[in-house]
Amino acid sequence: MSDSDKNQPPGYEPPKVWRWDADIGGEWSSINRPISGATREHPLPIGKHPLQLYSLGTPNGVKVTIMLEELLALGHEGAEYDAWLINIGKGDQFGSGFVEINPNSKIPALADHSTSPVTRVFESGSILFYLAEKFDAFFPKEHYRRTQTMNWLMWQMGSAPFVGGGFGHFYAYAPFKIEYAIDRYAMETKRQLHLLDTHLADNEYLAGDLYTIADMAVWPWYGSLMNDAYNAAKFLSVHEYTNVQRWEKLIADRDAVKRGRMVNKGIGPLEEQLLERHAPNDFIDNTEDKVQARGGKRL
Ligand SMILES: N[C@@H](CCC(=O)N[C@@H](CS)C(=O)NCC(=O)O)C(=O)O
Repeated sequence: MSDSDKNQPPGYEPPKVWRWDADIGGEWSSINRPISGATREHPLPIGKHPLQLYSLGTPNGVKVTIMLEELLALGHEGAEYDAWLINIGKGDQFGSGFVEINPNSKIPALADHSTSPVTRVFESGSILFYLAEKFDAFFPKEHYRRTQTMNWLMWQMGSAPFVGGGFGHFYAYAPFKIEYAIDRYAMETKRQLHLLDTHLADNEYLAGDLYTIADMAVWPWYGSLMNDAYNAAKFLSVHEYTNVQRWEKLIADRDAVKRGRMVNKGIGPLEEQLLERHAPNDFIDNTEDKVQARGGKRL
């Protein structure tokens, strides 16, 4: 039996039938709705490369730009891509063009124009898998390691929502602090970090001695926790996870990762933001510090 006086707000009892209150408060309430689908007609731009990415530099978006930059660094010219900015705070994910690629209205979304019909790919794990298969890269051939890679890729897709949508949401974004929710998700986040730390004590990378799409999926989320995501490094005592720290730096030091994390990034130092990416030179010519110094002109 719950005591409704302890509910938030005190005395709250869930009604018989839930109804949508458009303004529930909190950082993301204005973009959330209980129905799917497009809210407006808005075709997407299409650039000159076969791969068109529509994304934002969040952990889920960065997984894909890291993979594309890694593929290019390996010499896969077919991985050249245009990356277009989808501003989820402004609701770009509900435009008709975006919804055609991803009916789930969440970044990242990829369209591969080298196939007929155009292949539409959504869910970051599915995009990583698609690219790994297409280019036969960062995905071990040997069955045991291949399975290890898929285990950790699927683990990430199932687990990170408890970190972002659970811990991060209630610790950083909710309109008020709820002890029960923060305790529940802090415990789960620390359990996940302990799991990774234990695994990485005996493994250089997640699938053993090979860097794979599993590392690309896990690093943006759990690496960012090591770097004070949600201002929670102290709260979560992340210094305790020394093997995760070691692995985090190993991945962060890769040049392709440094480039990948700049793409579609709209926060942080201007020289680290590349809002749109259409060519390798953009990392030199079109970072936001340079674009703004030219009065908004992209070269
Ligand atoms: N499981 C999805 C999650 C994608 C996701 O949650 N994307 C967020 C940004 S990180 C988003 O687009 N949110 C917009 C919204 O919820 O309306 C994936 O991995 O691709």
